[in-house]
Amino acid sequence: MSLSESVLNRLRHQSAHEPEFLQAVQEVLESVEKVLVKRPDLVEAGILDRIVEPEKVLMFRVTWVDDHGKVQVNRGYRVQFNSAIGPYKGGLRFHPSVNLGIIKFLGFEQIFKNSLTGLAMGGGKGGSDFDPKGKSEGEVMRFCQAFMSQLWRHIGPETDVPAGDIGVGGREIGYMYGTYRQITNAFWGALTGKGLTYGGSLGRTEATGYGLCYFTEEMLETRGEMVRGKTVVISGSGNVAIYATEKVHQLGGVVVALSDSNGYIYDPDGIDLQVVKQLKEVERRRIKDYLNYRPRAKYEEGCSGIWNIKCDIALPCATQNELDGQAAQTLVNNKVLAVAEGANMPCTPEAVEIFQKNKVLFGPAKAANAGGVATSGLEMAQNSMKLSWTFEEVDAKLKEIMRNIHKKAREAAKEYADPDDLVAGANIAGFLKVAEAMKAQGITF
Ligand code: NDP
Ligand code: 2IT
Repeated sequence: MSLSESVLNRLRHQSAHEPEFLQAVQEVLESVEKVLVKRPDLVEAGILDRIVEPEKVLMFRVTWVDDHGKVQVNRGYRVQFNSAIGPYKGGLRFHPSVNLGIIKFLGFEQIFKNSLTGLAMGGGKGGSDFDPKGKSEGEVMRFCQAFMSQLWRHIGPETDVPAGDIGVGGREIGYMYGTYRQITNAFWGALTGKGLTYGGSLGRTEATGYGLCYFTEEMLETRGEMVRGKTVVISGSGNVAIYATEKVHQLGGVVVALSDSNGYIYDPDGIDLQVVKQLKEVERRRIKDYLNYRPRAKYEEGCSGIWNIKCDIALPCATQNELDGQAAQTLVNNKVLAVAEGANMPCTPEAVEIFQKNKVLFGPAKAANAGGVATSGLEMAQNSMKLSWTFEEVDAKLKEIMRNIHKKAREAAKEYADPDDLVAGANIAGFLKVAEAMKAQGITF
């Protein structure tokens, strides 16, 4: 049995109830197998056994009072996975599906994603099973305050720097930062994704979606193609989906579909993004309401049908395992050219295999959606220097970072696998930097 297999077997036993975590680990371990054959020093340093185990797992009670005066209890998490190359960094997810296994999978992925950005950020992730849907402003604020009143002692600008993810955007970061500042009596960049009036970076809101499109352009270029003139389907209609749509349109492509967890809209004339922004960012309504503004558009219940729409480029930007083998086969039958993951692990392993077998350009999440956390890294840099860069400066740096990530992943893929296998390339390039750092720092944790 190979080392990867034996580590995986142990985890299957210990973490049997964490399927998403096992899925994420299996993919990375399969990719780095070939590297370890050439690097007995990393094996000897126990890197594989160490890297799959979080440095620290925090679980805490979050108690708050709803609008009816009833006491509510949620569970809070922060998984501080790996700090070999920098302070823990990664988002907070508020969604009823959150459990320890989900946060561990996200924290594990974050280690390699952050490494690929080239910035000094370790991997971490957190969140809660709190469901922001249907809650009042006051309830969201009180929950965020209660959450941060527990988390604050574990984070800090040189220790752990959380940000947003599903269910956590500018509003929630604002409430959490207010509480953090109140308790610590300090104005530190201990969160990213902050508002522009209190230390946020221009371009952070747009960064994940824009970065995804820059990465897609890099992939397309290897086949002499570009986004211009292409039909694009994007799942989700949150932060990542909205700004991916904006950039596709700026690059001359046409986005024809978006979704939420209830269903999807199809607008053959191209999505009117102003309508979507108003519905989702301002009024917090359902994507179905798009039809009130664009009667020629169509709405279908259920989110998986979105992949039946014929497109040249598919950008899954909602959640994990939202695109399965069957959906992948449909996309292939419809001659999809490129698929890039805006969400974390949105494609199942079967889907990824189908794309790769059929030579579809495939951009894995760790590489393709790293623009968000990279720009969080730029926010941290600006906070440390106590200055702000212009939107154009941040965007130029983001573009350069995405180009470099694509280059690094391709080079590693060329060295150890097939040059088009960016899954292996991203995993290997991300892993090597962290593994070298762990080895160099001796047998610590
Ligand atoms: P948002 O909360 O802004 O939007 C999430 C979108 O996905 C919504 O449209 C939501 O629909 C949909 N969605 C969420 N959960 C499910 C589900 N279980 N089934 C179907 N649809 C679902 O989150 P983000 O846009 O920030 O995040 C989207 C993805 O991108 C996540 O995987 C996240 O981890 C990843 N990501 C985010 C980054 C960021 O900077 N924000 C950076 C890198 C990756 P509904 O409103 O109905 O729930
Ligand atoms: O998955 C991710 O990379 C994020 N949610 C962004 C994390 C961050 O720290 O900006």
